[in-house]
Amino acid sequence: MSDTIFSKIIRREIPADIVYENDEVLAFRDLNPQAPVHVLFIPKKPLATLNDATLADEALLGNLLLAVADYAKQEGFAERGYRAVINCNEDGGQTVFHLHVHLLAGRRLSWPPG
Ligand code: DGP
Repeated sequence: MSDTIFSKIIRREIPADIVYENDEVLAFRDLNPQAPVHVLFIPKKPLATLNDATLADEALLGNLLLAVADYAKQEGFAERGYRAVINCNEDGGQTVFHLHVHLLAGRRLSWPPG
């Protein structure tokens, strides 16, 4: 996988508003927020898309989602609700090719997405 802006954030080569970190996962605020809370959760391991994950990444993917829920509980909006989204490839609207989960919260979100 080629280097992305998110790898540079992991290596602290470019600044980001980091809000959560554990051994495998880093989370930081999206540069272009689509909701009052818009945080990106990324694995430190470079996987370009969800398609690139294998069974060997099973625990990592679990860790990624649990980190989202942990953060939502910690920040106090878990009960009210939120959305966790993974965009994959062109039709999914993915623009940065380092796997990430968008956490959106703080307003009522419509469905279906555009
Ligand atoms: P996606 O379209 O799913 O690949 O989402 C990529 C998101 O990454 C998009 O919402 C904007 C955000 N983003 C792009 N570049 C940067 C950056 O340099 N810093 C931060 N914090 N977010 C970025």
